[in-house]
Amino acid sequence: MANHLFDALFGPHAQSNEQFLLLGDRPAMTHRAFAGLMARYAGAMRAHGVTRGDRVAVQVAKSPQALAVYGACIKCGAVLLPLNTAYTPDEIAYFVGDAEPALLLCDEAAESRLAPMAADAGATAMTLNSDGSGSFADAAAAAEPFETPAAAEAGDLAAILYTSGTTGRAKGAMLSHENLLSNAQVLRELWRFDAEDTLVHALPIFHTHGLFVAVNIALLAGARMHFLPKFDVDAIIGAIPAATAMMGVPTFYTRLLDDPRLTRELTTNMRLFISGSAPLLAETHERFEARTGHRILERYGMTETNMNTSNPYDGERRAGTVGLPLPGTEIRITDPQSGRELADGETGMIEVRGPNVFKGYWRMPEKTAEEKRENGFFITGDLGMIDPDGYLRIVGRQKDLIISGGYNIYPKEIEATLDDLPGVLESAVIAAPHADLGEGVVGVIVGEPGVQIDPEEIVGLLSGKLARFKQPRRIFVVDALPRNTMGKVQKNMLRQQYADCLQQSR
Ligand code: MCA
Ligand code: AMP
Repeated sequence: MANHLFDALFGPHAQSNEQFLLLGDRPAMTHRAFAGLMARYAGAMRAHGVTRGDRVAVQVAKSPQALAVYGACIKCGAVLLPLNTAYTPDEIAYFVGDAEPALLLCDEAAESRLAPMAADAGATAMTLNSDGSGSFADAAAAAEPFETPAAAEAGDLAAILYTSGTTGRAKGAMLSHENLLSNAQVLRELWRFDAEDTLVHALPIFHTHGLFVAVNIALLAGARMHFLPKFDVDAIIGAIPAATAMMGVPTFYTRLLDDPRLTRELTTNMRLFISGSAPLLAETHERFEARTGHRILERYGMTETNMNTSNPYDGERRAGTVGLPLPGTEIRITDPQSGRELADGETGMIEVRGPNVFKGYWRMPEKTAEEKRENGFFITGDLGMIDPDGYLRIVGRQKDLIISGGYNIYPKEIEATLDDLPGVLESAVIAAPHADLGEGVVGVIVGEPGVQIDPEEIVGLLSGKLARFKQPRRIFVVDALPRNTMGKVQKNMLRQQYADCLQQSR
């Protein structure tokens, strides 16, 4: 019986004694050892009743073991639900309640808070710590390895990734085996990955970028990865001389540029630097080339669509653009109001169609219908235009979204949390330019009549409710929010007013 994604990504290497994960001072993990781990983890999942289509929610630190959980899920025909390690238990409760996983894996330190909510949702909570220990690892050691992958077809779900909404609740984007595999195949070929490659992997593995783009391509190519627990400039500088490629968000590149050790000599073995998840400033592109001789290859994607466009490998990598549609993927620009298709050169909504585009939002058919047209085009919420020679430029976003260090933050969610705090009448959350993170979160608050709001106190009240990366870096208290005649808050005015407030921040 075939398992569409597992057979292509993981199966071919099961017997290989080649190194797969380079782990700094620790011994590298071979493909064979990784395959053994996956088989035992899949055995433990099966022993706990996980079967085809079941969700497995995972909030664990990045490690080879955490990566093996991904492979084990796919092997069981289950659906991976990766969760940002920064999420608070309050935030996790929503995802667990909505996705109703069969199993929740978390760090031991979080178990006492997460286990009750898992039980409420009908899930078993087990632990997997960053060092690979925990009750799940114990169960895996005791379980019969699950050797033959469960059947899974191209259209079966492989993962659900939650992406917060501009309105209301976070939505679970359902990604099929084919969505992931087709995209990885196209990118592997386009970016020329092969078994000679060593990828510097410093991204988190709970998002599309670090998990699917980086890992799936490396697996398809039979390449190695320097599997770093997180972004650390020393570790990256240490890994680069023996590596051939790196994928990162723009903050990776600006931080590397801040380090004098980044030189042409350091990067002579490298053949490719890729950037995505947030806009790469043309200036960063140019400075990086001047310093290293490498032109960063920028690409564009979304959780719902995987990757959509990429600058070319051989042709011109054009700064300030996200390149050309990937083979098999169509991009069109439409009028945001009418949906009418616009000509090249006109600015409008970016829409995407192709085998990379997700199946829909988990248990939200009406949201799916709002954002995915009957003809298959997905309405991205990004605004752009296509140059005469086909390069896509992203010029803005229609969705109210902040991208900070590559993480998406939805102002609506922060505003709702702020508005619920005692003494807060209303709030507006905006992005301000931030030298390190690209954009930083700024909160503007109006207090209830007669109430003195203390910004410090607000910050204290937010912890526990919102992941730290979502919390405003600055909070301003004002008498009233600027509104237009329709009563709508004029965020543009606030953005102008507070444009410089994070300039000194790192
Ligand atoms: C950490 N902090 C942040 C962020 N990261 N605040 C705002 N935005 C962030 N991105 C906060 C922490 O809570 C902490 O706060 C302080 O900053 C330092 O934390 P630390 O962990 O040391 O931060 P860091 O290691 O320096 O992390 C910065 C980072 C990281 C390297 C930029 O955020 C990162 O790896 N970002 C990549 C995200 C990503 O993979 N995005 C892809 C999703 P305090 O000190 O106050 O406690 S988008 C996607 O997948 C689509 C499909 C696509 O196109 O790729
Ligand atoms: P996510 O919802 O985390 O998948 O983030 C997807 C969003 O990130 C897209 O809709 C874009 O707004 C943004 N994005 C991804 N890649 C780029 C890029 N290269 N340039 C500008 N924005 C990007």
